[in-house]
Amino acid sequence: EKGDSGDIGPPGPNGEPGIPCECSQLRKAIGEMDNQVSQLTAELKFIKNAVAGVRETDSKIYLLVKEEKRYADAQLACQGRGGTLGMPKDEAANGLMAAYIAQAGLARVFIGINDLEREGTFVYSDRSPMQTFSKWRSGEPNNAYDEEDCVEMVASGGWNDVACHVTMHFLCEFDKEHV
Ligand SMILES: [Ca+2]
Ligand SMILES: [Ca+2]
Repeated sequence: EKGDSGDIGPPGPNGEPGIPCECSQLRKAIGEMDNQVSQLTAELKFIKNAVAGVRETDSKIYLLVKEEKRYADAQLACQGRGGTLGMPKDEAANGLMAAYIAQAGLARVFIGINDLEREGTFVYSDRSPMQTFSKWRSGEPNNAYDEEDCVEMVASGGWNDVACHVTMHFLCEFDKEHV
C-alpha cells in the first residue's frame, strides 16, 4: 500500500534576475499603434458615414439598400451581406429606422416582418414572434386583396402589410457581434 505523502519541502532558491525592460522601445511602439488606431478609427468612420451611409446603435448596424427588390430577394440580399431585413423590435429601433428612411428621401422600404407562414400571425424575419411592440398604421394590417403577407415601413415609422411581389428599396440589419 502507498504511504502518506511527505512534508512539503523548503522553497527553492531565487531565480536569475530578468532582462531589463526595453521600455523606451515599447513605449514608442505603443505610441505608433495608438496613432494607427486613431487613423483607422477616423477612416472607418468616414467609410461608414460617407461611403456606406449606415446608421448604428451599440449592438446593431442598419443599411438602407437603394435597389428595388421583391421581399424574398431583399431578404436574400441582406443575408448575402451577413444580416437580415431590419427588425424593429422596440420604439428606439423603429425610430432610428424611420429617421433613416426619411433622411434618405424614401417613402417606404421593406422590413423584416411577414405572415407568410400563417395568415394573420406576423413574425420577424429571424422567426421570432411579435412581442408587445408594434407600429401598424391605422387600419393595418388589412391583408388587402388577400395577398399582403410582407411588411413595409413608411417614412413616419408606421407599418403596413403589402404584397411580397412588389419591388421596393429595403433596410438591412446586422448584429455588430457577427460583423
Ligand atoms: Ca397576410
Ligand atoms: Ca395593407
